[in-house]
Amino acid sequence: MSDTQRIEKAFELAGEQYAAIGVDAAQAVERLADVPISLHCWQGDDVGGFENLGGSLSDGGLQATGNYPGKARTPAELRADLDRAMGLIPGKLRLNLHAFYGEFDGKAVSRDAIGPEHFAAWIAWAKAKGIGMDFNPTCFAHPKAAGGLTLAHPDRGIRDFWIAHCIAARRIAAAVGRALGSPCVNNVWIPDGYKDLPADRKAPRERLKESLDRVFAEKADASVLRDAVESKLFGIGSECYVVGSHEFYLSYAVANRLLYTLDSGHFHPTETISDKLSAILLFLDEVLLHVSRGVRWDSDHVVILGDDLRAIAQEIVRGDFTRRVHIGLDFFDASINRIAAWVIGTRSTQQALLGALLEPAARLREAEAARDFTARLAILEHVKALPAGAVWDYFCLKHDAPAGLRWLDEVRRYEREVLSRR
Ligand code: RNT
Ligand code: ZN
Repeated sequence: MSDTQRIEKAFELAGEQYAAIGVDAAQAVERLADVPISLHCWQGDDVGGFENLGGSLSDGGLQATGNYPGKARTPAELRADLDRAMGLIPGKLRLNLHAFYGEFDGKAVSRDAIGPEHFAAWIAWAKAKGIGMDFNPTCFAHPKAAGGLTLAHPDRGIRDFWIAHCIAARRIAAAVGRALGSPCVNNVWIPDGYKDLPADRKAPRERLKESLDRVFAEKADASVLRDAVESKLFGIGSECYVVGSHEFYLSYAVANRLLYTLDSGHFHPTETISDKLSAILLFLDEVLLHVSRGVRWDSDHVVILGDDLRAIAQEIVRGDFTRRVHIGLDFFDASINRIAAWVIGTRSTQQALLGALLEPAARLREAEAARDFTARLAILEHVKALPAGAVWDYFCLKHDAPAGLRWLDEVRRYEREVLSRR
């Protein structure tokens, strides 16, 4: 039996098992193909960017650990690596780009002066692949962020600089959305906070609000641009106080009709973001997810198919939120092959979504409505052992991506032929 025949046969048998509990596996496969995942460019070079300004990542309270060889050093290398990774991932993808990945022809272009022209090659690349793109102003790794304050900085000149940068990023994002015919989500995250106990928690938040009001003064055309704001609990060097906390940004997003960004690493270690979706989406049209995996702290480990990820996917599917939740990834591990990191994290996210699409939703709801919590629990446990892997392999086959672990051979080959020569 060929590989293809084996996958098709296994899918057929799996389909029968799912049909027995009222689930249409073929329909789950179709629906999964419709849910885009935005791949974050920054896994490819440990959040380095291409400006060489001498700013350090830790200015933003971020830390990429590890020194696995072969990281991308130029935009062309990063695109080649993304090409390699994307070829090993089935289904619909987008690219999530940070502003400091622009192409400046060796010139130093100040971040408040960047424009769509600096992203022309990225846009052309995405267009050729037929994918959408998302964007982020880069408010870290820069001399003007060295004090750990940007939009909330007490110095008006520094605030003005970052406001101008965020406005430039919104213009670029709108141009990207227009060029690619798909709205670009532009996500503002800033590192601002204090390492130790603040004497004044109010003034920085007042300044941040005022800065954001200026950043978002021009109304977005939703057909090309969606604005998002990302909260955080703490960072390295901002352990005691983060200006843009959950309450701050959720309130700001609701008051200003923006997207709110939920990063799974930005809450207390035992707090999960899955439960927040059905609450927030009663009051906001859309949210952005940064799917990450915090281990002990906001360590941005590669996403795996664990309970947290499954619960996020279940909430998206059960709430019928696939069009209102923009799914982006946010992790950066420099201790393993970076292409493998993308492939593992993205495929796991898709597998979690597939698992949720394979739930016997109607039966579960019926049981709940009848207050038959015995059946609810029994069904939930039963489906965990059903052959979702066979459905996943079939999804890979349909989308010309390697099933099983065969993608790893391709990554190894690329490592030998390309990465090891860098
Ligand atoms: C930082 C935020 C933010 C960044 C990226 C690089 O804690 O999660 O989203 O990881 O913008
Ligand atoms: Zn994030």
